Amino acid sequence: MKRLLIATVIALAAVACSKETQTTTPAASKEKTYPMTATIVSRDPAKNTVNLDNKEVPGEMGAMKMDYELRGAKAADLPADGTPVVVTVHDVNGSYYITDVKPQK
Ligand SMILES: [Cu+2]
Repeated sequence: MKRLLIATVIALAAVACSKETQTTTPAASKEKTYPMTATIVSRDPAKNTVNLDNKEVPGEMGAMKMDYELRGAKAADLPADGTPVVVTVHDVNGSYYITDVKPQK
């Protein structure tokens, strides 16, 4: 039962994020990047993912808390949990990863 609940939560998060991309052409693998302001909630050094509580990026991403795959850096080397940061979001046909995590000025 717990497993089902987790799967449902993940499915809901995916729906929330893909909402804006459904109208785009699914054929070509297009990568879109944009800056996003967020606070680091937690991290998983084993999977190299970071959980961010992000502000809305109009037209791209609603304000939400979600896990992002981190590329080009180690999750363990990022600023401490609770630090406000600016990251670059890479949206590849609705699947996301982040780079350039910098403390907010
Ligand atoms: Cu999201």
